[in-house]
Amino acid sequence: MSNWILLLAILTGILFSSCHSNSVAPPEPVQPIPTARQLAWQDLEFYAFVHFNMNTFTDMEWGTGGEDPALFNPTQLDCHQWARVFKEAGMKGIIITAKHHDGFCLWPSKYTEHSVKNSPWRNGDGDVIRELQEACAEYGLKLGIYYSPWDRNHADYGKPQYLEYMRRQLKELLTQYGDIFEVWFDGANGGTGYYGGANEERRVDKLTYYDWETTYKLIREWQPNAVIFSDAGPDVRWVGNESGHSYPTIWSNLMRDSVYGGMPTYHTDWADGQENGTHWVPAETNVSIRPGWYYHAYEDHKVKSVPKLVDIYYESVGMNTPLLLNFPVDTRGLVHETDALQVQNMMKKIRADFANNLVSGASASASNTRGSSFGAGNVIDQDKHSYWATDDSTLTASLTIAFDTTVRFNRFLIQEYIPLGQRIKAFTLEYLEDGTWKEIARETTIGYKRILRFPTVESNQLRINFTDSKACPVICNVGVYDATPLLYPPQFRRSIAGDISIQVPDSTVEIFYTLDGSAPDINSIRYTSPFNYHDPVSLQAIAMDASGHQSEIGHIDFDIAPTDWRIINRDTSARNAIDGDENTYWTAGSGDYDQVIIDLGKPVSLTGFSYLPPQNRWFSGIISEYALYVSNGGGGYRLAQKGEFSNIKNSPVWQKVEIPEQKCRYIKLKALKTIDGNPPSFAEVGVFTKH
Ligand code: FUL
Repeated sequence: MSNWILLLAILTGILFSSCHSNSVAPPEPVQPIPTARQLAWQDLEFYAFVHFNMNTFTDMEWGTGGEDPALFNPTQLDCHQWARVFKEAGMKGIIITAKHHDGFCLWPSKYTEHSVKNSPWRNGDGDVIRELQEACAEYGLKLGIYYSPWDRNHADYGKPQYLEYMRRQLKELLTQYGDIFEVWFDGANGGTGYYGGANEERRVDKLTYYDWETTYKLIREWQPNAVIFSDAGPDVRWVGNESGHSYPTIWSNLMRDSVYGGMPTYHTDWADGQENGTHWVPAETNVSIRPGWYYHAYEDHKVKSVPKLVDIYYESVGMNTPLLLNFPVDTRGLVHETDALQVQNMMKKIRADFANNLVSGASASASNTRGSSFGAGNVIDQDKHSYWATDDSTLTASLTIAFDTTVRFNRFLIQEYIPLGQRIKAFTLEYLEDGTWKEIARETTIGYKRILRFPTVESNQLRINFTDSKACPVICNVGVYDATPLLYPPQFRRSIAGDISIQVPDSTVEIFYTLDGSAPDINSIRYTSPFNYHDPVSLQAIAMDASGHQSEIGHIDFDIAPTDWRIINRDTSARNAIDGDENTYWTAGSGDYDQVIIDLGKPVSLTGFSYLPPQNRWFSGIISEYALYVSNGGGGYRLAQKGEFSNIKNSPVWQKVEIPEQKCRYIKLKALKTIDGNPPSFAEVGVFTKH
């Protein structure tokens, strides 16, 4: 018997070693590579941001810190409603603004009086973080914490002892509310504030003040699986814009030691990562479903359209970054119905786009394969842990997907197996037509996930050519899809002369509109060419395709047209500020005293004004503090309003300011401060009048 066992052992040994000698080792990782917590986070792909705090009740984007806790009083707060909306949209978690720049805490922190405990909400016994934790548990969502390092309320902000306060609060948040998946540190830091009544400006050295290393160590103790977000990571970095897009070339590798939170050159020089970055710090795209991060009733009709949200998805998740989509929870304490509907419709479209993966009836082959366990079939087996790889020495190679029959497609999805590092530097996509390979796309990086959109092609073969790579390509997944077209809601423009034009990107669809605030349909006025409308008007329009499918409603409220307005500045090109074209702007030169002066042509009852900063990518001279003067002519100007355009740097959208109603004919919008100290720039200036 023992001889049999011996024989068996020898045979097994022979078999094992022969198997072993035939098997090929997997590729060596290319440094840097992700940690386990980063890999788990990367799989989430889509999760919600909630901006809900004191600003919700003061209608602000950045509170000063001097707000009365009594103002915080949601009437129907229901975190379960938030969780239900997000879960249905396919999101995997929620990151909540536990404390924003104004310092108000959504949980009853032991270390400050500036919290929910001193608000009338739930008689001071409420805890938003606890309620959210429970709602997340019910819906199987992960919980994340946004904590602003900048605190405009705290008397010690800027002094060393503030760091103790910050760490004690983080300990509360990270030890009392179960598992936290992400800790989010904002880059906005230092400036004016209440600071316990000092009401002064406090600047900090963003590189050294916070002693982040100590805080990070504590966070690792309290929440070892949480990723830490800031401009500089250490685990997840900012994508460098708040408009909702990543970049076609984007590396998860970052020269981390050269970057710090709030660095002025971060978004221009570092945000897209570096091929030779030293650390794995992937980017995350954060964007709001509305223009602002916080709820403002005046943005209820500015919720992003489905086509815009779908674009954002493709340009974030489809460009190697998870999407952190923000919902400004309203004063009731609910996700607004419109926002809930839009995200649902967005995901309906995304799910439809990816419903049918055409590779399921296809076969895959490759120009080079490392060995049988790394064959081309691994990219279409729906198992993202199996991958195709080439020999170590083969850095350029092709993968071909052959379909059973001719198929139509316009989407292509591809994923690198990132536990072995990000490798691909360039690739092309081709399809076979009449025996010839035709190029569809010429691209650069892939990373965790890359999705390409292109006009529909018909073919029975698709080829991916990896033309440049840091090391042998390692691809775990490929998908091919046929998405249906999308109807875009119409866009509007009014010229100085009052000519209104309505546009849609697809000229084959028809447009119907109304001028009386009613919802348009096929019986409304059919748009054929621009029309003149000088008076205030509420305009709504839809686009409709040949089969009767219609877009969402596009909506705009125009005040009086600037036809009779006159620019009084010496530099007549200041006219760009009132030409109705958001893409042109005027920058004040010397002699124009940092202001736009407008003669409105006749006396009006002014109730407010609006300012749009330049919309180009690398702008300068965005106004952060303003003064509005008005005049009836003859005498001098009187000050009508003075204030701050909060968060305008990161979110350069229309700023609308209401003022006490007053009769005037002339207005002067003066910049008191610009974000970069450069002369102020004006894309558009408008007025609100009572009529
Ligand atoms: C910015 C903040 O200043 C905004 O208020 C918002 O929280 C956004 C997500 O980050 O830097």
